[in-house]
Amino acid sequence: MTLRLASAGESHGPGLVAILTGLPAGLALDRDAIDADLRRRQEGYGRSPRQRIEQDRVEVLAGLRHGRTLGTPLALVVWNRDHDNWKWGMSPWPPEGEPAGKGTKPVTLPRPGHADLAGVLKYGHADVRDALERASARHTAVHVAAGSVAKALLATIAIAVSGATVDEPGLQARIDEARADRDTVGGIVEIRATGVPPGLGTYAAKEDRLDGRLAAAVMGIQAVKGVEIGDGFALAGLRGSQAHDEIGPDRRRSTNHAGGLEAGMSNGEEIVVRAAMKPLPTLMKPLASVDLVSGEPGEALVERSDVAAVEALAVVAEAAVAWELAVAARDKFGGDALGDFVAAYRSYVERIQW
Ligand code: EPS
Repeated sequence: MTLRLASAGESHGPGLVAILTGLPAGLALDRDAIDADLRRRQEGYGRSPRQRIEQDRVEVLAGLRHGRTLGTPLALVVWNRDHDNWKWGMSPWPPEGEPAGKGTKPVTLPRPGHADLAGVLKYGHADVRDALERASARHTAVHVAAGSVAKALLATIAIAVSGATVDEPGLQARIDEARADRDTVGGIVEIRATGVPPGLGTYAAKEDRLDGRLAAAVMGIQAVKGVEIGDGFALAGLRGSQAHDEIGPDRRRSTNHAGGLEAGMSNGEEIVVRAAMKPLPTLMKPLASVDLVSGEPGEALVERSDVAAVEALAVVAEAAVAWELAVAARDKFGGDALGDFVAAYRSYVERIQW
């Protein structure tokens, strides 16, 4: 059995759901630690007033008893408090009564850079909202909760994952200027994982390469347009003699250009993944668009949004990396019971004397 994650939820629907299968039984979860990650995701400079409405907390509906996993599917929920303002507009069932609150009028002016245009064409929607609600980064909340669970599993084998924005003196000033211009900004984040033994992932099958899985997981986060591992793009300009990390007598490296990954496997050094976030696509000074009903030129949808969410991305990408590392660890060490998982890890690091 491997570790799997399925999620559901619209930005202004009733809530966000994740179902995690394949977790070993006996893993202790700390509700405060999960809620602390949810809070970290909501913070950061440049976030939308939406974050003053939401106070994300995890609720567990299944798979946990007295704080320990049962080895059965773990069902997590994060409720959308803002749904109260969208009860008619985002009602899962045909709404009763007169239209009230937000989301009552169809959106017909797609935003460049968002899911709007391709989403309505692909799914045959008449209202852009039917596409944008799921495409919204709101659902990253429940993925952060899942990442927190993954971090708890990884901690049992001494792996730690942390994300941060890449130091940029003046990020706040750049955000302030963009806000004043009714514009948006992006940024760069870096995720590091320590304690990863060599040999997670494999070169044996393309789809199981850990570098590919990490890149896909991070690229799959809203607004990410670039991912690099270790020195990434800069490696292309170096010579081989400058680019590779020489192996010392203790089998460790004194440099880490590879970002802890060689041939689709962890190599025992720190894993380093970086992601570039584009400026968010909902602008208060809208870009040109077309009305999908009248065919007339117009200005793209303007609705409340973030000026920047780069600090949130650091938390979301941390969760994505943690989840993929947990999958790779579960694949390598197995374990229906947590004790089996940890014992397999110990026997492996003893065999390779790591
Ligand atoms: C988002 C638009 C904004 C963000 C949202 C992502 O939502 P709203 O229009 O409700 O203010 O705040 O992110 C979140 C709600 C969140 O919790 O991260 C978008 O269009 O992607």
